[in-house]
Amino acid sequence: MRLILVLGDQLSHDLTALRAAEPGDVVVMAEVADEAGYVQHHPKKIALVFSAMRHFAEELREAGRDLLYTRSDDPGNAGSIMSELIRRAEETGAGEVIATRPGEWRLIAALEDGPLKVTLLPDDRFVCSLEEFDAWAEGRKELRMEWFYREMRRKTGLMMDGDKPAGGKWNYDHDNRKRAEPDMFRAKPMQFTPDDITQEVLDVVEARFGDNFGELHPFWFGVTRRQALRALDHFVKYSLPGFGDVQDAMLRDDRFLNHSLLSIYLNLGLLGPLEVCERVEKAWQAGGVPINAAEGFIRQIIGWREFVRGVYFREGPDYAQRNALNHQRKLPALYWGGETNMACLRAAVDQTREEAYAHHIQRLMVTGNFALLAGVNPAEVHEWYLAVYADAFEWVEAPNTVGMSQFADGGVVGSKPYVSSGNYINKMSDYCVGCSHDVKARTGPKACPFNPLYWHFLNRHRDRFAKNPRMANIYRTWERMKAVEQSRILKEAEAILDRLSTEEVV
Ligand code: FAD
Ligand code: DLZ
Ligand code: SF4
Repeated sequence: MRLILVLGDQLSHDLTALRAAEPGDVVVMAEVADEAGYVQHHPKKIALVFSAMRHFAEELREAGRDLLYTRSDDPGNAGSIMSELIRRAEETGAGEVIATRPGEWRLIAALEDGPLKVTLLPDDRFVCSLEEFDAWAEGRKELRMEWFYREMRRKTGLMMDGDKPAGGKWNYDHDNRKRAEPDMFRAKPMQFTPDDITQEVLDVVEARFGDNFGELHPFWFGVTRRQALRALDHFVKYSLPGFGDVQDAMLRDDRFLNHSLLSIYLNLGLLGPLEVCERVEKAWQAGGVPINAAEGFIRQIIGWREFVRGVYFREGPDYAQRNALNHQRKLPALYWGGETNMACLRAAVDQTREEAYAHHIQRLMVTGNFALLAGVNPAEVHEWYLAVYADAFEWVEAPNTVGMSQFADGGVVGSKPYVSSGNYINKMSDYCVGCSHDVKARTGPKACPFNPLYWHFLNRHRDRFAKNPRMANIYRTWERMKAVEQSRILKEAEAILDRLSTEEVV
């Protein structure tokens, strides 16, 4: 007999390891200290993973599987995935482990280098296999999501008229950059009341991980496939129609806008990417969902989500440690809830602490943008994102953080860094209205810190970026400034960086 390993983000009944199981094989699942502790995960994330694991284990048992489940507080808990497998192999006499390839190099190495015979099967819960991605990437001078995305549209047939994109355009992104107005009737994401299993998990998490950054209560994430399907229905019905228009917008008093929060369920394996996209396509075909909403949503899933996974595995185990811009600053304390006068950062961090969620533009253009402008060590930024978001698993988090957000991969994920002054945040949000900084001021005691830091970043990385045709205009603006203005901006940026170094409030 063999052990069939199911990890915390492999909660899919059609998982390759489960498909490979034969009569007599035993499924192993384990809540272990190593997985809960490789970063200081947000308590909501730990509760989500543990509760979803326990519910999934129930479903497996009901389906008649033999299953050995280790709870985090079981006295015999060996503390790591490998030591649990060894313990279970000794107990059962199993001679081999079958596993679906984990979504993290660290765990792949642990399984491959351990003392047990482990067979790793491909994870086929994606639209694009890793081999297919490599074949697409091979020989290209640069990898760009847009070209990959078109291949995935052709492959899946999603929103296609024969071999042409529905509506005549592949990408409706330019329609998706509107500001949002507060709207008390905007639907909220689907929320669920914790059942007894979740309640028990919440007690354990409170006791063991209650000191980690983040609020455990209220906990309303879904933890089963049935709930995830309800959340999908709810999103399609109420939020999808307006998804496109306000996709990039941020509002102080509306943390979710029209976002789906489906990454949580997709990344645990409770939903599959194709079923989600097909549901969205159907709603668009039925009318009532504009093309920019449906296309924008589908692009995030069969485009970005698949693309970043391909990059993570193609680039290799060192990916998360890259630091192309040689940024060395410590992550400022404000990311862990320390004081700040910057209203946008305070809103994004408060929301992250309370919800274990922030939407894409908050992650990219507020917290990510500031860390990049301030020259924070990307490994620390990566650890933060991996810890604080409920949907964070390395295969998807690292390319978004290290690549897209921090440009630490030197341009594999994106062709230019995502940096902006305060102007972008002011255009896309209502944060600046309540801020003690002045978004319009480039210098002076009240100047928005994004403004001088933006020019400081461009100036210090001129050798790398000035030749980038997509950044030429911005360098021309810098060069047109009077030398005295340039030096004032750089001096003020240095003062802000000094304040960050000495842990003064900015
Ligand atoms: P929606 O706005 O409703 O989007 C729909 C779906 O598209 C998401 O559920 C998600 O599955 C997918 N998607 C959208 N953008 C991306 C993207 N860039 N990469 C991969 N999938 C995408 N996403 C994660 O799933 N896990 C992470 O750990 C993660 N870390 C990030 C870190 C940084 C610095 C940045 C800039 C982005 C990160 N993202 C991550 C991508 C994106 O921010 C989240 O997928 C999104 O905010 C999830 O919320 P949602 O489900 O409401 O998304
Ligand atoms: C994130 C996480 C946590 C917090 N705990 C567990 C756990 O106890 N057992 C487990 O099997 N998986 C856990 N996970 C998910 C893994 O750490 C890891 O991130 C993914 O399997 C990699 O794709
Ligand atoms: Fe953020 Fe600057 Fe706006 Fe304040 S003024 S909210 S710091 S962008």
